[in-house]
Parts: sequence; C-alpha cells; structure tokens
Amino acid sequence: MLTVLFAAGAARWPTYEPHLRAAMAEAGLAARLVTDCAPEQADYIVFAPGGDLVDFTPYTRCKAVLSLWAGVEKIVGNQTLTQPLCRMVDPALTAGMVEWVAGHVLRHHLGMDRHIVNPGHRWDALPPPLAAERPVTILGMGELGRACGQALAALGFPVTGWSRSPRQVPGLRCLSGDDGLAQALACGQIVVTLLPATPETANLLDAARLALLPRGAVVLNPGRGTVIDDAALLAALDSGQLGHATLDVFRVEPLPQDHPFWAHPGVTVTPHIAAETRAPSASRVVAENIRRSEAGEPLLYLVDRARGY
Ligand code: NDP
Ligand code: OXD
Repeated sequence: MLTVLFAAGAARWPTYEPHLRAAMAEAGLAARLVTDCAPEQADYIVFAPGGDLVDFTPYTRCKAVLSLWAGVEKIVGNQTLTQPLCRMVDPALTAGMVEWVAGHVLRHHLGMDRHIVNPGHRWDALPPPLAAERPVTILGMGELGRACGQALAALGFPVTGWSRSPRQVPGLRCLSGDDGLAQALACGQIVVTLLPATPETANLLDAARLALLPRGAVVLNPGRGTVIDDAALLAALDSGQLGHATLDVFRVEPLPQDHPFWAHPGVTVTPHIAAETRAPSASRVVAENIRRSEAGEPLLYLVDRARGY
C-alpha cells in the first residue's frame, strides 16, 4: 500500500480528500492518504506553497512531489528537494484562466467601464472596433497562454504569442527571442502575460519594453507579479503610455494595503483569482501521475529544474 502525504495545507484537505480518494481508486491504486506521517514512509507528496513542509531531506522514499500549483517558483529552487517535481496542468484551471483573460480582454476591448460607471448619463454612442481590429499579444505560449490565445483568436482577435523557444500554435502568430519580443510588444494593443516567475522573466516588462507598446495599450497580468517592474508600470500609466493595467498577481500577496496599485485609477487589482486548481480534476491529474510512476511510465508535467518552470 502506497502512502501519499497531503502537504498542501490543512485548509485544502477537506476539499481534496474525497476527490483524491476517488481518483486513486479510479486509477486502481491502493493508497493511504495522510496529512502526517513519518517522513521515511511517504511514497508521494502532494504539495502547495505555504504549508509546513520546507525540508525534503528526510523524505528518502518519496518518488515524486506533485504540486497543486501551476507556478512552482516557491519550490523549484529548494535545495533539499532531490525528488522529481511535477507542476499542475489542470483542465479546469486552464478553463478558469481562459474565462478570466477573455473577460478582461473584452472589458477593455469594448470599453465597458465607460457605460458601467456613467454618472453624467452621457449618450456616448461610439461603437467599439471589432475584435479583428484589436491585436492582442500573449507573452508565454505554455498550457495557459496557448489556450487563452486560441480562445481569443476564436473571438476574432489577431493574436501574437511569444515564448522562449519557437512554437507553432494553430490560429496564432508565434514569435520567440528578443526580436520576437520587440515585434510582439509593438503590435499588442492588449498584452497578456502568462509567463512563469524565473530569473529570466524578472522585470521583463520594464520601462524600455513598456515603451515599445502602442500608446494607450492595456496590460493584463495573470502570470506572476515579478514579470513587471512595478515602478515602470506606474510611470507608464501616469504618462499615458499605458491605458490600464489589470493585475491578478503581485510580488507580495496579499497586496499590501499601502501599495500604490490599490489607489491608482489606471489599475484594477484582482486577488490572485484568475485561475484556481480545482479538486476534482486536479486529483485525477495527481492520481494519474502516481499511476504512471508506479508503472514505470514517464511523469506528466515534470518541471525542468534548470529552467525553473
Ligand atoms: P507553462 O510552463 O506551460 O508555459 C510557460 C510559457 O512561458 C512557455 O511558453 C515558456 O516558453 C514561456 N517562457 C518561460 N520562460 C520564458 C522566457 N524567459 N522568455 C520567454 N518565454 C518564456 O506554464 P502555464 O502556461 O501552465 O502557466 C504560466 C504561468 O501562469 C504559471 O507559471 C503561473 O505563474 C501562472 N499562473 C497563474 C494563475 C493565477 O491564478 N493567476 C494560475 C495558474 C498559473 P517555452 O514554450 O519555450 O517553454
Ligand atoms: C498557480 C496559481 O500557479 O494559482 O497554480 O497561481
């Protein structure tokens, strides 16, 4: 019988326990699911940041650490972690991200705020352009960037995607490298960042790169807060270079009460809710990876420790 240690926070356990039990049974795995055990007994660890587990050294039998989070920046650099690390790719999380991105792109594309907050009852009969006239750029062509890009393309937006390595995604124009980034930024009236937090992506959107965007562009960041230079973003909003920023992720979360983002009229803050890992589907992903490991098959969504994502 396998021992699976749930080290993803006590608050999540009641939600996950029934789904993990069902998923393990469906996968044909006999497992003891626990929130505590002697470290040398754990065969697998289900992990999320913020819990007590920070030293993986004593988990000598553990064959893999399975993250419930898609972003692994809080664990990938942990020197005590020698076991394989898998990140979360959950169809429900992806669906949530597509909905958040599509909703916020449409908010800005259609200029919805003008009509929702209209104290002067102005009859502002200016029709918005069609999606086909609103180029959108997505930085990051991974699981989430591709799904969001294809959903936006299906609505008619011309979508340019940018990634580290060259990619081909049906329906999207895909670019990579430094020149590709400059081209992707130059055309993006709405820019969505879906990049992981790594040393290479830190402050990627700095003053110089924000200056490449068309004047009045909108930035949506549901990726990670470190990707944008906060001071440069505020300066670009103040100068009119940026029209708005909708931010879901921040360097410090919860966003401190005195952070200028809260008060800035050009910033919308959402509290890291763009996409949530959902217990029913995520439990199936966890169980499938344990099944694979036990069957000697390659693990899904293995993190490349050197790349950091
Ligand atoms: P993936 O690992 O599937 O994709 C990451 C993408 O970023 C890839 O296209 C990758 O390029 C690209 N990339 C990484 N580093 C660089 C770089 N230095 N330069 C250019 N491109 C780079 O991740 P997901 O799509 O699953 O998730 C993206 C991020 O979204 C997560 O890391 C997490 O931070 C965030 N997230 C936020 C949530 C929220 O609720 N706000 C929820 C879930 C995730 P390549 O294709 O070449 O590898
Ligand atoms: C994640 C997130 O990485 O919620 O899964 O941000």
